[in-house]
Amino acid sequence: MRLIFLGPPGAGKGTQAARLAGICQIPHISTGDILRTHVSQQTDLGQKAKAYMDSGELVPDQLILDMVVHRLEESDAQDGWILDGFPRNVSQADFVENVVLNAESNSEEMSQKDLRVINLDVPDEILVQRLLARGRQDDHEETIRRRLQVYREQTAPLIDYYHERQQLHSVDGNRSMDEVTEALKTVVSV
Ligand code: B4P
Repeated sequence: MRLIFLGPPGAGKGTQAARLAGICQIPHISTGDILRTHVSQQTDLGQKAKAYMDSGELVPDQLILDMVVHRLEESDAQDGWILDGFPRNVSQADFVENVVLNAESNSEEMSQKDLRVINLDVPDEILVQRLLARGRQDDHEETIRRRLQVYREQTAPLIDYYHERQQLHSVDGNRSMDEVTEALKTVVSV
């Protein structure tokens, strides 16, 4: 099973992707978590990514794509994965389609049809409330508003992108965590 979690910041992608990964026994690959590990370990990548993350901007694709490829090459990711927070713009989505899925289709006879994309829908004011309550380093109001704007400009076009490919499943994320998980289990048929 290969799943992509779309959705604005604070929609619950990380929360639900972790739950579903446990249920489906596939790795939860969060580009945000990997980046935060690099920042805390002060790697070269972490030092380059930090300013973008702190200001609510997307980290440039050239830093993200290699990082994702390396993670997907690990042994636990060979039979499926959940990508949380990636792709986040059309060029990252093209990369998934042309590079990641093509490579996997050739090696494992999997087809692009196996991909399901889940969009979690949550109104903006609820997102802001949730993120302010979480209080991560990049969860203060000015950065949150910028992240929402970047989401609308760069990530929201992926809703149409995956709708056109008949891979999109939209789920109401403005419910309790358990209700959202139940809805997602229906989408992935577990
Ligand atoms: P991410 O780490 O992906 O973070 P996020 O979008 O802010 O959060 P998420 O939607 O996962 O919310 P969560 O479940 O935690 O990105 C951070 C930064 O990394 C980006 O701004 C960017 O700079 C960089 N980055 C990451 N990926 C990138 C990429 N591909 N390209 C470029 N840059 C990239 O939930 C939020 C809160 O809501 C939590 O406190 C949770 O407990 C709560 N919550 C969740 N579900 C709830 C529910 N149903 N009811 C009530 N509360 C709920």
